[in-house]
Amino acid sequence: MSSRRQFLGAAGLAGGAIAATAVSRVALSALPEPVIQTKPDTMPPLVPASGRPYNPVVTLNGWTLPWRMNNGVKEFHLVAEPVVREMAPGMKAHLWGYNGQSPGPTIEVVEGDRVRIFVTNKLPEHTSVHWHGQRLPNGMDGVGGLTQKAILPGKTFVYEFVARRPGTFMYHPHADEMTQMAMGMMGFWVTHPKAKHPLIDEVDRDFCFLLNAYDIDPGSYTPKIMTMLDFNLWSWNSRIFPGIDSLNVRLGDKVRIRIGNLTMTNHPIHLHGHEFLVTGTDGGPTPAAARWPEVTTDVAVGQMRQVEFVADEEGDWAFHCHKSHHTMNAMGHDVPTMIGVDHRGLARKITSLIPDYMVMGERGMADMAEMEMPLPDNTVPMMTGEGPFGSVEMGGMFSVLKVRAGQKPGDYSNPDWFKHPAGTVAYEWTGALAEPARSASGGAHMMSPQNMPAREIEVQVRKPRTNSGHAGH
Ligand SMILES: [Cu+2]
Repeated sequence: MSSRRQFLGAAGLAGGAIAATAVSRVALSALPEPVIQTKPDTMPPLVPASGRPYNPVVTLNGWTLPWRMNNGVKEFHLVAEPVVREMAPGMKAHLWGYNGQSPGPTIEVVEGDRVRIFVTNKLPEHTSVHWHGQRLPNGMDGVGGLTQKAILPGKTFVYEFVARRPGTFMYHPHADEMTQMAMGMMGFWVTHPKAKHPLIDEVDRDFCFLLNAYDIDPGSYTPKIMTMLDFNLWSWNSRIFPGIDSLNVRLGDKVRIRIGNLTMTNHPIHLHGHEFLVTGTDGGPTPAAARWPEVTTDVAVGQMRQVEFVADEEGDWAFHCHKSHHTMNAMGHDVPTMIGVDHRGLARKITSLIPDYMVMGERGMADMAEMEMPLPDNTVPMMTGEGPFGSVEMGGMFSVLKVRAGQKPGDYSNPDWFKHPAGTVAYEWTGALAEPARSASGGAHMMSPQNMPAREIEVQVRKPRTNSGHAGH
């Protein structure tokens, strides 16, 4: 087992250690050695060392699985196994995933590639892998019981098909799905077009991630798999803000973001400062005449969306799910509303019994973001993330698109906070405040009582009867 960083280093030095030429005939008849990644960082794009060239994607807080060429077949090795995933600094989850991580690595191939995927099951129960959205022989579709026998613990199965259709796909088990997806078994798949495609533009940056959700009680490590809707951690690639990396791009870059949803609800994904087009789904590229500008696109359960825009506005632009409960972390969901409640008297009485008692929320919940209250082990505050102007008061499905003139082509490193040009930041008014002039008008619309004097109302009631219908007034 080698880390991907070592692997990439070796590949760079040898100029393609994963190419078929570097693997002996004996080795080629064996399984490809699985590559394991345990770091939760966004790894640099994996530039293909063999096969047709393409512009690789960047998986947010993830990585792409290296392959080897074996007689013209791209061979991958996925290992389904329990993993420890850092969801944000200070919080680790005991999940199931592939090759050391949840989600598993992104698989990138080119339209027309013959692909062979070895799947080794190191889980305590059987599994299978379904290749969501792919055209393939029915027996390769990965539905346990329906199209294949389940992969028992300790066994390895082989899937083989031609990646016939370019686009945005994902993979996940089709065996004890409720458990295995709630535990984090999923991964991204991108099939690049083999040539210029009329509906698939070349882009400068191509990001991808999966929407997923967990129910992990503060202080514990393992998701509650029976939860149907009331999850407390809303994540992108099993990371929660402030643990989600920013999307760092160069001013003027054409950017594509691919998103897949394997949660139990829909997520309206919203980008600030730019309009985008939905250019494709897991069903393929969207016809040009069916694209219109949006700033939010809803990604329903089991759907994928790819959005594209030119990053032509410098700054730190929020990028998030627009369901406000999905930009909060654990502990924020089942708290009673206290706005306007003056419970100073009550608090005094309770404090005499419980000295650490705190009053929360009577001025809104923003105090929570800055509160330094002791948290149980292994959780993160419900909303947090320090920005240059204070707490961002966000959690969960939130990140930042950083657009910079100075970002070098191909450089994905995280720049400092945006330096706003003078006079372009919202500022405090320090002049005199005039008394607001409140309108004394009662309004003139239909429903205002002045316009509807009660005594002038006359109603004709018509009762449903078989013969004549008039029943007075
Ligand atoms: Cu959401």
